[in-house]
Amino acid sequence: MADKKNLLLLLDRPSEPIFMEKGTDRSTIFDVPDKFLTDRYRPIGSEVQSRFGEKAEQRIPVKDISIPDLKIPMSLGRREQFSLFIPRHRRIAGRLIDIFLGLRSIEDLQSVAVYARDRVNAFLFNYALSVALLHRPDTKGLNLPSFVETFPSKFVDSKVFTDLREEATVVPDGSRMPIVIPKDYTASDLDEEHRLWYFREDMGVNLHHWHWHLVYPFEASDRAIVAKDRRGELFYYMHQQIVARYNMERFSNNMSRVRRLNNLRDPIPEGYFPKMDSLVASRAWPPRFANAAMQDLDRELDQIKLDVGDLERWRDRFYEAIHQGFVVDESGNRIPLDETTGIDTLGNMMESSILSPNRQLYGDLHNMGHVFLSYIHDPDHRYLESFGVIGDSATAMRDPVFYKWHAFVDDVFQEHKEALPPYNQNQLNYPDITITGVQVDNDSGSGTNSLQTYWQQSDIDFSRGLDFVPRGNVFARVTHLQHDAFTYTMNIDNAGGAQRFGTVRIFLGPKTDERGQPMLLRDQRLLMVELDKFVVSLQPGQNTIRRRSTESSVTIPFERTFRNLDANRPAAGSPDELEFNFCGCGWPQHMLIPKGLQQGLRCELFVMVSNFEDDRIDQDLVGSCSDASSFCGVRDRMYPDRRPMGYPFDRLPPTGADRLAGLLTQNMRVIDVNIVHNDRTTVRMS
Ligand code: CUO
Repeated sequence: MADKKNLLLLLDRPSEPIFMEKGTDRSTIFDVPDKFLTDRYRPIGSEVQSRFGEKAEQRIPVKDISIPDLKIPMSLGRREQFSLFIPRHRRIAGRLIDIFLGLRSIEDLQSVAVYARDRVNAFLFNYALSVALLHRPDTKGLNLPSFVETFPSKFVDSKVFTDLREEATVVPDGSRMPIVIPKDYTASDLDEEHRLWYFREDMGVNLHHWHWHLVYPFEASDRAIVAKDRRGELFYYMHQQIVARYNMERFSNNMSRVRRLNNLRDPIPEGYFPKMDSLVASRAWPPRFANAAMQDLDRELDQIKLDVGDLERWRDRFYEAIHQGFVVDESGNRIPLDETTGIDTLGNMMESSILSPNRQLYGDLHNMGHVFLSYIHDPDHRYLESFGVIGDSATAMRDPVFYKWHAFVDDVFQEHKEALPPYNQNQLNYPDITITGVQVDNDSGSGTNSLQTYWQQSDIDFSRGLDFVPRGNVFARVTHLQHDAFTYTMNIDNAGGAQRFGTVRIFLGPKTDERGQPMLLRDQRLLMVELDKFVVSLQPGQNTIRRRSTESSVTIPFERTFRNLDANRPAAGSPDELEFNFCGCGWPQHMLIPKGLQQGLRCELFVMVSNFEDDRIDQDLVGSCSDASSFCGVRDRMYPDRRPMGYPFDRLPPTGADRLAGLLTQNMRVIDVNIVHNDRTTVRMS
């Protein structure tokens, strides 16, 4: 019987042929039928197989089966760039996913994947196999290797790879030193936007985004893979929160909120030069020059012929639907944009996924926005250039225009949210439950209600992604934001005579606007960043609830973002291994709170306890990778909170609540919190 874990080895070192050693902990080779080898190696099959097989500690037999037709997956060149935003690439990926999902056994999947691996595009192969492994019943529970380990060149300065190769080739494994990746290398201080390098270029932030789109594909012939519970709403909410977080970082750098890209023909003042190469595609990522504007696209290779006018028409149809309160499906039926499902429908239309009620009418606005922006430097392919970083979900968040585009996308969603009635007292209050006190304390003991941020260096093993260099670990040392872990303490009074359950919802927002003026709640609500959400049981009388910042429902732990799957893995089959179910989707813990200012960024921390009876979803959550559920949902389960995502800030405030203080009922509390940035760098001890 084939072992499903061996499938993960097919993701290692994507450019190296299948018969070369795989695995980092022990040397493994696949025993490949000669006819599976590519034309280059078939004539010398026994020679290469024995040369690489000699040192192998483990040999994996590969069964010779008849291979399904791979013509469509192979129609994308081996070394071309691959993007899910491009419909042609999406169709090609859909075909390969179908093939992988349709195979009857792990053994057959292994054979076809081994055969396909050296023939189809490396990014496409990784994506399609990853989606298949996440969704096949017989491979669920496998932990995919971190994408940064497999494709490191999508995440860091291209310069470091020469150093990494030298270290790996010259210095024996065990004595190698980490290669330091320069702290901010993509621009100088002349570019104001460059102040946000640590957010846009953060590895964990980009990994989260790539993973989110892997978990929530928008196209597949098996509808169930796309039709996950409230996936359109989650598309809206997760990206809304990214924009809110980005704006908090802008406030942490004395910058104003990001300006949405609402006039699609305007030149875009902010440029971006990624300074990255694609190792697999052997090409540099193209820059996006300042003041470039979107132009009509005519790229035969990608089979894209679309005008900026098409985007504008789709946009106008969104506004029309929102203002009329319904969308029209393909048969002409009206689907109301109501309080419960309206945002989910709009999310699916916007992205757009195959769940869109009418792709003909409402088009493909969000994805095509990415495509137009990614081809801004070569709209008609005259220079034979591929797309820029905004065209790939693993790199898109590096470019400032990502946030301008998503601020626009969010604005469309907010048009709908603003049309809904504000929450009334019944929907906000939890009778008998009163929050009498809230405070936060740092682990370091450095004061109450004052959060501390600083820089930290951490090492990541890049060896899985370095093709054609000697085996063994090679570490890159990256600098990222970090903060002191902290604890929330909440005093909650239950005046009812019996035990009650509540959902604690914690948000952080700025206290003042860019000019230091108090904010109106209608603006502030869009900047409220979700920090945590969890269920508590409340005994009659006073309850003291303590919650660690590291337990956040938004984040995944540091080790999971930068994980090395081979280190610290619990014994196979042990109960611990079930808990070791890395999902990879989740905001990185080290980016939980914004950077703040050296003199302190004044913020408001909002805590609410809502009635669990109105929130609850009855389902079991065992072993389902649920610890970043606010942003990622729960695998194979319903979204674990019945309220609209972003509640209670997803709608306009009720009349009379011009400021946050006016919203508060006794089950809510706001305290002032200061975020202080210390400009020092620590090294992470592992
Ligand atoms: Cu996540 Cu625009 O959707 O990137």
